[in-house]
Amino acid sequence: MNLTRETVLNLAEHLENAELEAHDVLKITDDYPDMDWDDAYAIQEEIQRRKEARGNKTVGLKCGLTSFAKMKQMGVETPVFGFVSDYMARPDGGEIKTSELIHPKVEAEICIVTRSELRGPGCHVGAVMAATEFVLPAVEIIDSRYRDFKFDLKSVIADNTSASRFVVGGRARALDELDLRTLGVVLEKNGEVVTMAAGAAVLGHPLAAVAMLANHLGEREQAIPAGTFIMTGGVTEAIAVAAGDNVAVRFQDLGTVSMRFV
Ligand code: 0L1
Ligand code: MG
Repeated sequence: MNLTRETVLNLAEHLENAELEAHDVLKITDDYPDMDWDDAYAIQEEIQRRKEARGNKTVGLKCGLTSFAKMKQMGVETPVFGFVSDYMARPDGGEIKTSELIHPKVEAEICIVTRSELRGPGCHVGAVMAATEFVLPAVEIIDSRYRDFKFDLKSVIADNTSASRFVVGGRARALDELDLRTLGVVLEKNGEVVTMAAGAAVLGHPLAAVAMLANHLGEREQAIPAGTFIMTGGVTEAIAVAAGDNVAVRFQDLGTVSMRFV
C-alpha cells in the first residue's frame, strides 16, 4: 500500500459523501497517482465499514466490467468487485428517484445466490455451479461519482464500482434448468429495444465472474459465504437513463425486470 491510513479514511469519506449527496468529483488518482490496488480496495472497504456502522446492511457482492461490451465502453480490460447495501435495493416495477443520483445508467445482470461457501484460490466455474442455490435476474443502476464517468480502474474500485441502486426480479430458477451462456437478455427503454446480449458476453460464462470474485477474495484471505447474493456484471454496455424513462429488461427463462425513473 502507498497511501497512509489517514488518506484512505479521508478518501473514503470524500467518495461516500459524493454518493450520499449526489454530486460528482474528479477521479482520485489525479491527486494520488501512486495509489495502488490494495489502497483502492482499502478505500472501498472503509466505505463499507462506514455504511455498516450507520446500520446499513451489506446485502450482496457485485462483479463489474465483466462483459466485453462494458470493457470496451469503459476502455478497460480487468473486472472489478464491489458490494451492494440494503438501501440500494428497489422493488421490481418500482420508481427510482433521479434526484438522489448523479448520472445513472442501467445494466442487465444475471445473478446467483450461493448455497455453500466459495473460497479461492483455485475456484472455477464447476465449483461455482456446485455452490449455486439459484439464479435470478436483476438490473443494476450504476452511478459513478466521477465527473462524466471519467475514471481509471483504481479510482472506480475505491468508488465501490459505481454501485448505486439495483432491482431484482422475482423469478428464481435452478441452475440445471438454464444454460447461462445462451440465456438471452433484451433491454428496452421507453418501449424500444436499445441493446441485447447473451450470458456468454460475461467472460464466456457468467459464473466465471463469480469464480474470479472468489479468487480475488481468496488473495485477501476472505471467502464468499453461503447465502450470498452475487451480481455477475452487465451483459451489455450500460445505458444512460433520466427522469421519465421506463426500463424493462427481458431475460430468457427468468422473466422481466422493470422500473421507471422519476
Ligand atoms: O457494475 C459495473 O460494471 C460498474 C463498474 C464500474 C464502471 C462503471 O461505472 O461503468
Ligand atoms: Mg454492474
